[in-house]
Amino acid sequence: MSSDILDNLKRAILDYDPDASAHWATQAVNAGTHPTDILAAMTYAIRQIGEGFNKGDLFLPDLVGGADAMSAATPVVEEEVRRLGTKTDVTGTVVIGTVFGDIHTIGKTMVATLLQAEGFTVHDIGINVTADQFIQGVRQYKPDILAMSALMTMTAPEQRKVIEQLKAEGLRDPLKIMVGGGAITQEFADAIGADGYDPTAPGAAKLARKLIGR
Ligand code: B12
Repeated sequence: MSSDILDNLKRAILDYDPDASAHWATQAVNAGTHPTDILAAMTYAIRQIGEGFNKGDLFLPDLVGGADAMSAATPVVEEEVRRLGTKTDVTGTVVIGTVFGDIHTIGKTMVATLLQAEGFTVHDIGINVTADQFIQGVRQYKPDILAMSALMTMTAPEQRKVIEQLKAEGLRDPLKIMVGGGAITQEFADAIGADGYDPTAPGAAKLARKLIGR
C-alpha cells in the first residue's frame, strides 16, 4: 500500500536512516506514488524533527540526522520528476537561492525540482546567497522570476534587502519576485513588496506559472 510505504519513509527520516529513507522513497516511486506526495511525506517527517528541536526535546545532531535522511531520498524523487517529464508549454526562467546567513537547502531544492517539473529553466544559485550574488544571478541569467527562500526569523529580512537593491539598480521591473521558506508569511511577503508567496513547493510551482501569465 502506498500509504504504508510513505509511513515507512517518514519513519526512516525520523530514525535518521539515509539508507532506509532512499529505499522507501524508491519503493514509493515503484508503487506509482506521485513525487508531490512523496515530498509531502518527507516534509512532514522533517518538520516533526523541527518541532522536537523547538520544544527542546531534540538537538542539533537530530536536525543534521533528519536532514541527511531527507537528502538521501531527494535524488530518488528528482529522478522520478525527470522521468515523468516536464510540461513543455512553459518557457520561463527562474533564479532561486536561499538568502544570506541561511544554509537550509531542502525546501529550496524541492521548489527548484517542482519548478523544473512545471517546465521552467531553473538556475539554483545555492544557499547563503548574498544580495550582491542575487543581483549577479539576475544580471547573468535574466530570469522571469527570482525566487528566495528563508527559514529563519533572523534571515527573512535579507529578502527585503535583495528587493531594495534590485530597485536601486533598476532591475526590479519587469522581474517577478516570489518568496517562501518556513520564516515567511503572506503578510511579510506583501510588506517587502514581493509579487508572490506560497507555503508549499507544489504551490510555488503553480504560483510561478501564474506570475508569468501561464
Ligand atoms: C533540517 C534543518 C536544519 C539542517 C539543514 C540541513 C539542510 N541541508 O538544509 C541544519 C542542521 C543544518 C540546520 C541548522 C540550523 N537550524 Co535548522 N532546521 C531544520 C528543520 C528541522 C527542517 C528544515 C527543512 O528542511 N524543512 C522541510 C522543508 C521542505 O520545508 P521548508 O524549507 O520550509 O520549505 C517548504 C516551504 O517553506 C516552501 N518553500 C521553501 N522555500 C521556498 C521558496 C519560495 C520562493 C516559495 C514560494 C516556497 C518555498 O516549499 C517547501 C516545501 O513545501 C527546521 C524546522 C522546520 N520546521 O522547518 C529547522 C529550523 C529552520 N532551524 C532552525 C535553527 C534555529 C537552526 C540553527 C540556527 C540551529 C543552530 N543552533 O545552529 C542552524 C542555522 C544554520 C544556518 N545559518 O542556516 C529553526 C529556525 C527558527 C527561526 N524561526 O528562526 C528551525 C525552524 C527549527 C526550530 N523549530 O527552531 N537546520
